[in-house]
Amino acid sequence: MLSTTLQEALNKQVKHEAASSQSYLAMASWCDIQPGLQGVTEFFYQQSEEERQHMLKLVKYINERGGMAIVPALEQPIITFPSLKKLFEEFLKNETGVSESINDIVHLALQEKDYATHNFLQWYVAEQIEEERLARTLNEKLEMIGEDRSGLYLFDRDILAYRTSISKGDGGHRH
Ligand code: OFO
Repeated sequence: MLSTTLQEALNKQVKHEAASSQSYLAMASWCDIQPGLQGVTEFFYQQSEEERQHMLKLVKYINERGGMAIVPALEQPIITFPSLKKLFEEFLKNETGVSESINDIVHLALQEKDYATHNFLQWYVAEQIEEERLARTLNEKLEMIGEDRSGLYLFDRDILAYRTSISKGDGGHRH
């Protein structure tokens, strides 16, 4: 059985994941109406879907452990961006925030000696390492590209492949 404190913390995380899903959906939708960003558009549609899965996993876990998952109300995310660079900075900022919040719950689970929840959260810990690395790599690439349009063309063309290579753990930019 989950403690009330842990249940609240996990429900807060449900909201965080749901809000991430909405943010990435808004990013996908904004990219969708910019010229030539089909790759980035698809990347964020997929990213949004992934965050929904992260949320769902938490909802099911809370219920499974005798708690009650709360499907949250959400604020509207940012829907327009001054540039693609700013959009990717937001992406990294959001992922860093998610990692911090996961770490806080891991800490709480240990304090409460809830080893089942601690174990459950390890999946999220690993996921966040990957997501942060991906977001950081993409930001670094955009920084290098600057205003170079052919660089941007390649970035958009290859972005889905970067994700695959980074999740395989090769850093995505070293091969
Ligand atoms: Fe679920 O927050 Fe990123 O991956």
